[in-house]
Amino acid sequence: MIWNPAAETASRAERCRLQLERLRGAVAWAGERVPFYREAFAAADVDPSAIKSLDDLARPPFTRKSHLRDQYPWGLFAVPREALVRVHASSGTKGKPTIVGYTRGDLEMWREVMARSLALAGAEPGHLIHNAYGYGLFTGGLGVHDGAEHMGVTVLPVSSGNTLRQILLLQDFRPQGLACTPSFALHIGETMREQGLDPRAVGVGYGIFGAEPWTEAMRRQIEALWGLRAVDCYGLSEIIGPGVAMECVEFRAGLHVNDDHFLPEIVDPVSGDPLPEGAEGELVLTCLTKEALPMIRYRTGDLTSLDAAPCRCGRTTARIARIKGRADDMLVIKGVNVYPSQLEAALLTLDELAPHYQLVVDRTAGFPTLEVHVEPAEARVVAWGGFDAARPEVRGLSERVGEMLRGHLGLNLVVTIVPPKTIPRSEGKAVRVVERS
Ligand code: DLL
Repeated sequence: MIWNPAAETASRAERCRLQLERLRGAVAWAGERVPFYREAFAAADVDPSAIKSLDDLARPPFTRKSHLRDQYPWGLFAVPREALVRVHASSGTKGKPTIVGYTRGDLEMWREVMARSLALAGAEPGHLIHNAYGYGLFTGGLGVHDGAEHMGVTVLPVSSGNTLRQILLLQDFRPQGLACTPSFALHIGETMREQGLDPRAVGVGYGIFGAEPWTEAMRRQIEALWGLRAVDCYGLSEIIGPGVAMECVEFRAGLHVNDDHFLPEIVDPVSGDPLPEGAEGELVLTCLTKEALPMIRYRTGDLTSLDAAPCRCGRTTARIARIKGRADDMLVIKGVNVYPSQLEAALLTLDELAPHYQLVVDRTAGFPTLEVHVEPAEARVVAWGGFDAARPEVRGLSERVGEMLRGHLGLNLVVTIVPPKTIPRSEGKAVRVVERS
């Protein structure tokens, strides 16, 4: 079902007209209310009347995460703190969290775009959704929750963590939908298997998976484990939370951006120059309707491309490709650039390996070296009669994986096959890269 056909199937001309009108309003609102924007627009000689077409979106300067940090906590807000009805924070691990906030109107908009996203995944009023995204400062739990309630879905607010309780509830409630990070879906499913339970028997129909980068190979693993359709869900706190973009369960040919509220652009991550449709670059988003925390040309750091063609599902919203990684997650190992997701995609082509890996980047020698830690597939360990790193089979496997990665990615690296269940399992966002310095 399409939750809001008027918005999601509007013609290109109608959509552009609405976007332009809203863009002018958003620039005016930010410039009037937020000193940071007033000064930035003045310096770049931008005023709302200068926005005559959507191409003029390239005129205002970028907003970056560092601006949010510099203005911590309330500096970028367009309304007094008393007008906020909710605060969340980004899950960034470095330094102070990034604070975001919502007026009552913002929460209404969020519910609406989230309900659209759930419908994209296959949710319908009357369904039950098991929501194992974290509740709290993270936007995942409450974002999905509000959208589900708004749609008339029964939502089970389990939050993240406590895998055994998740399993119990999944078995007892047999939800149509499961919402959590892809790495947590994998962990819950594997824990069930270890207990002699079959995750497929729960009968979950669709998974609303996001908040971290993942690959098609990981999608196949999760789908085989659970027997569900896994749908990619993208969002970020600075823009709203989940609900920014979502694949349709029917075609899964890119994530539909709710572009009547969040206007996407793709720019060159280094120069910041706008890139043409279809080119890969950094996603930049402008909030068209947000009251509390306007965001004009926010540099997401996420790498993707844009497709404005209508989808076969009937929606005409622009689509972004699966996120390849973050511009700042790129590893440069002896002159070769690689994203963790490229390593994941290559690793998961081998059925001798389990989908559990960690990339250890060691900078102690001055130049970075890369060690890939990966667990062997369960069936391998059983065939070996247990795990022993000294066995020739284990050494042989690590050599094969090393050769494959060097061949695929041209990377110089060391592969270590680690004992089963030694890579930390994720109950939220998985940590794929560990830095040693
Ligand atoms: O992760 C919001 C969210 C919650 C999205 C639940 C989807 C589901 P933050 O904690 O602010 O917000 O982190 C945002 O996570 O800039 C991306 O780098 C990454 N990310 C989010 N969704 C995806 C995805 C939430 N589907 C940051 N694929 C973003 C790849 C994703 N990366």
